[in-house]
Amino acid sequence: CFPLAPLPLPPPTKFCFARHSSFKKHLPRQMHHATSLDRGSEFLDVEDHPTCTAASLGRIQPELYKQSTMDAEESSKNGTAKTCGKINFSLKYDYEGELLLVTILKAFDLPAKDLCGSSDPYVKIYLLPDRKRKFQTRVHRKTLNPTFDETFQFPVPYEELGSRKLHLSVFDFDRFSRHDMIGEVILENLFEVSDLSRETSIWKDIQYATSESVDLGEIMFSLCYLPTAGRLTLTVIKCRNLKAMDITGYSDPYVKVSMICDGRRLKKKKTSIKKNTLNPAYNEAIIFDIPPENMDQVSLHISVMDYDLVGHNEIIGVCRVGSHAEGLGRDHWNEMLAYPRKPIAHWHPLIEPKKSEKEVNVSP
Ligand SMILES: [Ca+2]
Ligand SMILES: [Ca+2]
Repeated sequence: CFPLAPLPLPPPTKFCFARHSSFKKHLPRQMHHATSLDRGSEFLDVEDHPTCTAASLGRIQPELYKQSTMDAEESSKNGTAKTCGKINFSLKYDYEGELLLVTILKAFDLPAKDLCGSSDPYVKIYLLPDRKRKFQTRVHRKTLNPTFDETFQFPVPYEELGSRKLHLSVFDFDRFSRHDMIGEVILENLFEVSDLSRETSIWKDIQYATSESVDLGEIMFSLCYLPTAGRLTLTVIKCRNLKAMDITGYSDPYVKVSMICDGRRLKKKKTSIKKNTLNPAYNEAIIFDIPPENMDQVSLHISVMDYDLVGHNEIIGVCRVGSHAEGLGRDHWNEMLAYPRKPIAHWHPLIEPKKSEKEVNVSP
């Protein structure tokens, strides 16, 4: 069975199928953005902004954009459950051992990721915010309705359960290429169904996702464009759940924004450094002068970096916005153009940089 899309062929990934052992090998990551828009409080609701009239928009036709946005949202709302399937797992708390027992029972109606019309599913399990301890089930070959029946133990005091979240990501194993992510489930409240004194079975719709956004963390920034002044303001607001890069268990994050025009980096600007944190707040504006006629050729590459006093600074994760970006990166850009003079904020999942972007960064 081969994956649907032609992908580069890295050497075969060696797999450890052992139960209860953490997954050693770091999986190659999909270089796609999640396409769903964050509908949090920062989302600019089209209906709430009557100032966005056709006259103020120039060549952008807001009606068209609104329609396509709504179509996309509609189809993702209606289509998610159908296309990504459901997963059944159970939770139970072992008071004596101070363990949360997570049993992955089965999945149902998974999407086919391989040409043969099937998938080879397995599930990775985290108890967030800890991402160091992770488990994974065995791979089940050529099935869209796998039965896993595997139990994993997370040592955790009962008092801490209220602040933990269960994260399940479902993957399709591929022998000779990177594994496709099928989707994920994040159970925000472990006590959603019961107090966990008895084994509780839970069914959840698997949400569409193409990368494990929680692995590297997320960044929130707003974009605002003033067409008459030709001025683009990117305000770095904050980051959350960044990957820890230092032995302290924290990072020293700062954000670097590069303006790319036709493949060439024209400008590079940075925020301040926030020491020893995985959830930094910045509220710092970065301004680029870009005339309206050049907006089509421009994209912004946003890198969240870890500052190190000794040695090179490392990239924690990146994201891109621009008319040629993918998914949310393109949607956010188009939304900025459709509503000039309005700062529009979104959370973006960080993804791993491409090899060419792993440049050496000596000073912040
Ligand atoms: Ca496969
Ligand atoms: Ca550091």
